[in-house]
Amino acid sequence: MGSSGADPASDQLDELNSVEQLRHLQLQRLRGSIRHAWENVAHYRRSFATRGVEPGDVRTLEDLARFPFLSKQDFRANYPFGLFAVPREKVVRIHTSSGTSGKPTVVGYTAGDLATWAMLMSRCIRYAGARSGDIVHIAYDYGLFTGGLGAHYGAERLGCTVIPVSSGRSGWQVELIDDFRPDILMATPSYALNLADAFERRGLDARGSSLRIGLFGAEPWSEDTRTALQERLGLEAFDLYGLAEVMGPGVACETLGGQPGLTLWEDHIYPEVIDPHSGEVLPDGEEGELVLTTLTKEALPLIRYRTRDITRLLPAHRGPLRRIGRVSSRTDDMLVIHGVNVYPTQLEALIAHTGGLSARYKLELTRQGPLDDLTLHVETLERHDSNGANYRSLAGELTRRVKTYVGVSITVVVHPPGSLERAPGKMTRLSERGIAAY
Ligand code: DLL
Repeated sequence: MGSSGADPASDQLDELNSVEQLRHLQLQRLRGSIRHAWENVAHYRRSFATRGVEPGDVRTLEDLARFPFLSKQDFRANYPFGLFAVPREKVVRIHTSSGTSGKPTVVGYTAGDLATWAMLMSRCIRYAGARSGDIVHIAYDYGLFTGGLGAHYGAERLGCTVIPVSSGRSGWQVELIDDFRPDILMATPSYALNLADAFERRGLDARGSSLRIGLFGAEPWSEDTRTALQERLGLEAFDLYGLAEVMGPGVACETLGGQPGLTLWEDHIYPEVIDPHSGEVLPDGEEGELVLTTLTKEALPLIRYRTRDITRLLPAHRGPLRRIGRVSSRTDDMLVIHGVNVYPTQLEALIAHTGGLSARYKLELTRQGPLDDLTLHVETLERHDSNGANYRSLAGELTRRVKTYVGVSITVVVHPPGSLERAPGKMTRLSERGIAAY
């Protein structure tokens, strides 16, 4: 596309000194991206026509709000390659977004897209305090999921020594960490907790390991999980956000000294936050659904993609790039239990504040009549031998807290440590009986 002249994959962040300079670059790139999508993807030509807009209508960044949204359903309707804006032969890699039901969302990359992705991902690792020469243990899944390969090429681009372990076989991973002495761990937070358990099972002290920095993401995780990861693994934990549709990991990340909030690489991805019901663009600082527009992607340009992730735009920390708040919920993971909106992260926070319970939990939805019932399964940190009385009393305490703070009656079942399934990749928090799979 090259609308800005320079090669987008060369990192020019250090040259972006002012907000005006950034907005100028964004507008120039936005015009190119919208035109590229419109000229090469039938879907955009149709959807723009429905709204009566054309690429020439983009005179300011605010004009983007006149363009239609792109949704997950549009990916489905154009499955598998219908949204690609380049001939298939120019697509050198395919990934999919994780999703457990139905057809996956398919994404494609040109060689240029892979180079830009690696550059943005390398920024995340660098801004978390890593340096060329550091050893990076990557325990995100490799394969169609973007986590493994996305982290991999970013770390290589930074000049790190990459250990591409993928997820699974935690006992063996602990041995590798002990032997290879990596500086950096990249994994889903739930898998990092599994690794902490595996360290304990081997009788090794993870706090004394070589790990310095953790880049954790791909699923929501709370401040309490951050504390647990930092204390148990003896590292500084950073939040890493991304989604396959935009590229994968590396869309936004926490930076050293830059918390709270994750710096979003606005020079390549333009953010808006909208009211999920009306679609209106909200002012910075207000919470709503994150909508992302890619500015430099070739194979799969996204114009106003509705991520379904709930967050807010925060002011820049250093330099001109804005940040987003940590993503703790999605518009579509909200449960309605007896008429009450319940977000899994609310329950996670209550679990964390009930002493003696581990951060690992599972939700089970059942339906007998017209309403959903919710059962929360959670593990204790330690095994109790008291005929189940301690488990029942913890369950009672948590049930009361949920009733008080969330306003809904649920069933809580407390299990001994190690009872809940340990998934190697993202944790599937919700299993539904009698309702379509999540
Ligand atoms: O999860 C990409 C990724 C890999 C990000 C590794 C970070 C690290 P998808 O499978 O397409 O891509 O899932 C994207 O996961 O829309 C969010 O709902 C959720 N998600 C990703 N990162 C975070 C995070 C990858 N740091 C979906 N916090 C997104 C909360 C996250 N949710």
